Amino acid sequence: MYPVKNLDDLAIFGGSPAFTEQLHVGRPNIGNRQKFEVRVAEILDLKWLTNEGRFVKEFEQQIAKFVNVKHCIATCNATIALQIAIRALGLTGEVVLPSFTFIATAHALEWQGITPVFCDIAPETYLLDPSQVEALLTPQTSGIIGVPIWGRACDYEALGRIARDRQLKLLFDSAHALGCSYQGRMIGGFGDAEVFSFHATKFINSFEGGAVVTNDDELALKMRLMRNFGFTYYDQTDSVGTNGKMSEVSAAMGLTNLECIDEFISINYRHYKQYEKELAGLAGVRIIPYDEGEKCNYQYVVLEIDPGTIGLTRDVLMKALHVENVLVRRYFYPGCHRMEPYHSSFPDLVLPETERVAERVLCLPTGTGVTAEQITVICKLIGSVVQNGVEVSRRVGAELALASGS
Ligand code: T4K
Repeated sequence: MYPVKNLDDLAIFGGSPAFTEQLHVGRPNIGNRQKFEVRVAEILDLKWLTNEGRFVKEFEQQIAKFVNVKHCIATCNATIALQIAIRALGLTGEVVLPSFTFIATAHALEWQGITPVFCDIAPETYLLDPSQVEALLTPQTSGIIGVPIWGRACDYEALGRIARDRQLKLLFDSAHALGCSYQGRMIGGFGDAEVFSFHATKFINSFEGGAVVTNDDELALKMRLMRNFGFTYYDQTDSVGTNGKMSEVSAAMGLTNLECIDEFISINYRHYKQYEKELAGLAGVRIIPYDEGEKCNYQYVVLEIDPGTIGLTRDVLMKALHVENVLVRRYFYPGCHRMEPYHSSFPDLVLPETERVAERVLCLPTGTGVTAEQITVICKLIGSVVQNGVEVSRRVGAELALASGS
């Protein structure tokens, strides 16, 4: 059936959806169930469910070893890990970060009463642009947060130089970047600290979960205490803390999934190459490339479209795919600076590159939740819509006008 011969065969024009079940971005990878169940049985037998249990300790050791850092502090999610790191680093006043990130990066600052100062991304990398960071620094700036979006490495040298010269703290929200490297060095060891996410939608999940990693002994101790209400001993706290602990069952899931990390990455890589190959030659469309000379988890396959070339917006393409049951996601539209509460705080802020990219990208289904055959159908669907971009746009526009009575 695909590519469609007649546009009426597309679900957006009344045809049957290509898939009867929904295909998601972020379907969880699940490792060996039996091994997970053995671990859960042990947790139940031990009656040790949380608070520095053996599985959390083992998970922390494995992550620290994997990314080659001294300390890993596992948490209940990455948002809390960011809040703990931000507080432990003593960030105050203003912190510069990219607007093109998941909202949690900005919220973690705002939660601590710090003003997020949104910087544009570089046109070549779609990552925090170091050449624009300096202009945003003020006497109130206490730090910079870089975000290796989709697992693509930041400009660690340039950001490190700025942080050193201006005596600023440097934190990385590396929620997407476990298993990725920069110049052969694993992401996790850059800046003062880095944060990973093990949310269900990440390629290694612990149901919910996160971690801060660092080589700084003092900072690690501070964050470890903060994670557990600040307790230094029974009935004794020396400073403020929160409850950021990872549970044992989460750590058991994390450990089980870590055992399959190579398998998950190779599936992700195969899917990425398949999308790249099957969409090659389609004018106005590309898969955002990864540096294959580096380690990468390939957990996000990101389509970028050029609306000018194909005569169709990303949002019409997204709608066309959604009704086919392909639930592509526009991570990270519209950019944090255009979301509340930030938009009201900075109503006139324009970040041209962030806004341009946020209007053009779509994350496609990948991971263990999707098969090669399904990817072929998705690519053919994309081809059918994109090759008929002008006509699809015209018909969608006409139907919308009809529906609104104009
Ligand atoms: N920094 C960055 C750069 C991040 O991207 C994130 C999180 C964070 C920090 C914070 O990390 P955590 O505090 O979450 O550890 C999702 C995730 O919730 C979020 O973790 C992730 N980034 C973000 C990029 O994506 P949503 O709201 O788009 O997720 P949701 O619930 O719509 O899930 C996506 C799809 O996955 C669903 O359509 C269905 C599928 N799914 C999801 C879950 C939870 C499943 O099939 N099974 C599941 O259990 O934010």
